[in-house]
Amino acid sequence: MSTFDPKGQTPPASTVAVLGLGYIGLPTAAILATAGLRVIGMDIDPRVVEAVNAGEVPFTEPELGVTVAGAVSLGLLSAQGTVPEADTYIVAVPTPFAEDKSADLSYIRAAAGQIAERLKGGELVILESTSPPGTTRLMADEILGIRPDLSLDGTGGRPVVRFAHCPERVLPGRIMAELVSNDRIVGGLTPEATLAAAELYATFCKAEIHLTDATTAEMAKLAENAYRDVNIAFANELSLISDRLGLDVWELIGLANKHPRVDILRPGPGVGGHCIAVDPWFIVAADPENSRLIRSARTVNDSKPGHVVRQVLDAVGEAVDSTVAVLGLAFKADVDDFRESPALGIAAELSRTLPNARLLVAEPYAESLPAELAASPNTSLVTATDAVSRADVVVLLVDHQQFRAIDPELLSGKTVLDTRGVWHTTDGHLLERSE
Ligand code: SAJ
Repeated sequence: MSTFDPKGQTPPASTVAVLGLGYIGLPTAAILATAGLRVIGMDIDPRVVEAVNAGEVPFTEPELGVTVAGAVSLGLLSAQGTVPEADTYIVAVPTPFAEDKSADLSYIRAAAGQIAERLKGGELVILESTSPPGTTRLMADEILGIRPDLSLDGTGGRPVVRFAHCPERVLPGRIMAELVSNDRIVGGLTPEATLAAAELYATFCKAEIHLTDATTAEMAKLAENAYRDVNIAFANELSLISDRLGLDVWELIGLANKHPRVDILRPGPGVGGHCIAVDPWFIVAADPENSRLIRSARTVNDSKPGHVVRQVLDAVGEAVDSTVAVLGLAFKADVDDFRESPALGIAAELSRTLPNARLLVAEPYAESLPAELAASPNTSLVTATDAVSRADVVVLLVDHQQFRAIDPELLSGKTVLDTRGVWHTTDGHLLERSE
């Protein structure tokens, strides 16, 4: 491993095509355009293309709107529905998992096919999507299979195409700041590809850029998210044990964290989002025999929503016509992303298992109930204050700022299930927040 030294390097004067204008592709496209490169975004969703060309962002992410609007108005960023010709291609498409937890690489294969048609030789193709080990090689094989007139290393006098993996590592809600301030890992299929990719990221990344090979870069990204998953699973396991033993997990963790070398994360209703709940499975698929801890952590975290549902059913007890306030549907605090959200799963399960109860859902980031709840006659979307004041049982699933600000007086006399420890104080031990 070495670190890229930007001194003496000339910034690439190139056109960059970004395939996939989602949570990662659009911020990356916008920041490259702000660095002065000509960027053309490509997305299969015409609404996304239209929004970007109007200088707008189709989802909520702090500071992204102003960056996109600025780049579009300067003529440096545009979007279209087809892959353009470019010097550099960045693939930022989804890598969901299939039913059997193996990675679904169909979006990457489709992107590879479209890029292959545009290549002339000399281009750089970067995979940013989080992927199982070996995917950058697979993408290159796919492209060079379609274009046997091109090569990885110039053999047979064929023009070279460089391939690299540069995993995104930004935290939703802080993407624009972390794109600049987080270290980056860049791994090429060849040393030349590694350097070319590092030069591109150095146009906006002010932290260190670490150089490695493509498979190590792929695995490093997966290891980061699996590390976080295992640590959250530890906190979630403690919460299950505490419930069984009748202990207060927030007090327990707060006290354990007073040790100088202990920093336990926060339990919650489960782990959601498209990253931490998905990526560890790619490691398990790559080596099922040795990934026992990683698999086990996934199982613990996946069991948490069911535990919360059982807690709510216990709280409702015989009073099956209760009014239950469900605070939050997003996968985590202060984002409008409901993908793989344990909160949404819990709300949907409650609406099915408590058909005679009234479910009052509060979610400041939803304009209407998501499809999973929209057809439930017993469920409605209301304000947080309305939900809390009318409810017998209050279930907090997401620690949105708005819920933190709820006056604790409003909760008195109600059964409260605070899965995120937002309103928690025990004997003066206020749990310090570990992020
Ligand atoms: N969560 C807890 N307890 C905690 C921390 C998180 O229950 O103490 C839950 C959250 O509520 C959420 C889930 O875990 O449901 C994941 O949230 P997160 O904030 O840990 O992570 P993401 O999914 O928003 O972003 C992660 C980040 N990875 C790491 O921190 C190692 C981010 O840097 C990655 O870029 C991102 O995954 C990604 O795209 O891979």
